[in-house]
Amino acid sequence: MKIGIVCYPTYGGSGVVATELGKSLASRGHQVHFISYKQPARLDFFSGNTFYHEVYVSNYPLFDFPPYETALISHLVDVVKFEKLDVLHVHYAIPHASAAIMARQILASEGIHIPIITTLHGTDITLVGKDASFGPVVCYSINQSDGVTTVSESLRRDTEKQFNIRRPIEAIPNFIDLSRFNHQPRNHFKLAVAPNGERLVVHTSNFRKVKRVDDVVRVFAEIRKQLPAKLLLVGDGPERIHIEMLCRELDLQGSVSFLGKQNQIEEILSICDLFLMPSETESFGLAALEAMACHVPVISSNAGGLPELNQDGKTGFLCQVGDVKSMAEKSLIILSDDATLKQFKENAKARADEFDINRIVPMYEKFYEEIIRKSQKA
Ligand code: GMT
Repeated sequence: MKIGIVCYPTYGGSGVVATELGKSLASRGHQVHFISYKQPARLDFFSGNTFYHEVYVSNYPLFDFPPYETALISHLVDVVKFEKLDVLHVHYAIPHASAAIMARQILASEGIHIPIITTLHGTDITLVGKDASFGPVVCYSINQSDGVTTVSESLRRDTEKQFNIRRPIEAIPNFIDLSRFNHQPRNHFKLAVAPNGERLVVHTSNFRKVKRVDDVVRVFAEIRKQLPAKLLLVGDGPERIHIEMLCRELDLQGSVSFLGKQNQIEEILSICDLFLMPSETESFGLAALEAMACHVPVISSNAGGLPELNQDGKTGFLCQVGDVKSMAEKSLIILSDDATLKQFKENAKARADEFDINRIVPMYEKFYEEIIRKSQKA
């Protein structure tokens, strides 16, 4: 198949999933064309089957807001037409789905047929979709796509609740490349970060409000009252300065390390003992899956799709959003003795194995085939 993948190029979940999906499809013999405004962060190698098309928005004094969506539509028309694509798979509703629908219309006027598949990732529905100014376009784009997937059952239900959806939606979960995330822990690295055998707690995110990073710090402060521990904060974003101030306020400076954005996240995760994800909302929780693949149990909120990943009492624990006390208590159950920790670590890894990329990507292939077949008949 010749597949076009439209995505955000950033480190965020939707861009990572789209890029890893495209790389895997290419390795399975498909021709994959990535279309974005910058080379996707995870598109770190090229094979004979992967291509990258950059969308350039020309600058003109009249444009207070560069018309990215218009440039993207034109680019999509061009790539579909000249690369003879079989399907366009767009990740994140805004503005990718609406741009693709418009491109499909232009191509149809020239007698070219291209089915559009939209994958919803979460914030495009739960946060952005709630903004009334985007609502009508998001709803129309979902209804007009030839196929729609969500990354969890929970997001499928939320989408159906939020909008007037008149079409089926299929949930295909996030996945993980286990060959990358089976990193052997580097003992010298662990020794450098936790020289006295402290338990290592970790959080990775884009430091947006929705991630509730302040809860991470407050849970950690409670853990540290009971046992020696260190906290690694990976990533960066708008809340970072506020979190640094909170660490000073709680007198945690010596115990918390801000590592910023990191490419080799598996090296860090593989030396950790506990991952904290207290998010306000989380459609799936890819960062938690990455931790679990590195044998790290998870204390998470029970929001959105997290219960579809994290198994309460087995791979970690699920707590109410904002319930710092319970998150700290549950963390201590996991961390307090080696045998319990070992069991949770094994369970977390076994659960992550169920989301193996080699099991999930064929679901997308099957979905593409089905949508292409149906749209040819229509
Ligand atoms: O979590 C973020 O803020 C990034 C966001 C995105 O849209 O890129 O991630 C979303 O998509 C990921 C991949 O499908 C999911 O694993 C994340 O749970 C989801 N984030 C939220 O729902 C907050």
